Amino acid sequence: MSNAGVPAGVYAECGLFVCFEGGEGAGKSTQAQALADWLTAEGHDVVLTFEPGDTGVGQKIRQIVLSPETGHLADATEALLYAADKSEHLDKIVLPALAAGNVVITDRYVDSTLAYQGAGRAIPPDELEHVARWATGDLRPHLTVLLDLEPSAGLTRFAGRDRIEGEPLEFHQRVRSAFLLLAERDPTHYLVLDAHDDVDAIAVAVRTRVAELLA
Ligand code: Z5A
Repeated sequence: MSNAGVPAGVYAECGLFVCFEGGEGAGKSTQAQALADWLTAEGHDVVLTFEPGDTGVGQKIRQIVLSPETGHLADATEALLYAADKSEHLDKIVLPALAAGNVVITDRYVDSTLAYQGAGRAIPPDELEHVARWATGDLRPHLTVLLDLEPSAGLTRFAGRDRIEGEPLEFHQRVRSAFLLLAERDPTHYLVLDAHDDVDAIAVAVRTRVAELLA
């Protein structure tokens, strides 16, 4: 991964942008929903979203990048499709919701590209990061919650396999290391939690950090 120092980036001046990252079955969707429910109950306006595929164009991209029927994609093709999904996601959902002062919670974002396409595929990290940051105007989450889980544990939480879940265990281990490195580089904007922990305990830890940000 590029830029060994503390990352730069753009942070929204309005609203709050929270991202959940981690490997398969780490509990991102579960925790994103739990945070959204809690914030809504606390009276906040919340937009819960995800990548890839939460826009009209994104749905088509998701079908291409995740369906086993697609078969092999060139590494650059896969990276560019994810980047296109992100651009559309920012334009149609994330930026308007932040501008309206919402709390935006996304299930996956740029780190997933840096981890899966960067560490998992043979793409020069600087070039990949440049494309992903360009596609998103370098907008960074105020907080990324990384749910860290040994890949063999996460993959057993699923019955079916899509194109990426079907990759070998070593692929997922490189992905996990990449996520951890991103968090290590920028502790101010990351919360790393052990995804083996109890669902409710994780939810409380997330709430505590988000409440600090909202205060
Ligand atoms: N991808 C990429 O390569 N590049 C990119 O830029 C982006 C994505 C954005 C999207 O898959 C795929 O796209 C993904 C990366 C790639 N790789 N794959 N495959 P997806 O959207 O279909 O799925 P996902 O993002 O991998 O998430 P998931 O599969 O839905 O898992 P999750 O959201 O982390 O977990 P969950 O649905 O909340 O929970 C899974 C199960 O575990 C469920 O039964 C829960 O009840 C259970 N669970 C949850 N938490 C716990 C705890 N704490 N203990 C025990 N059991 C738990």
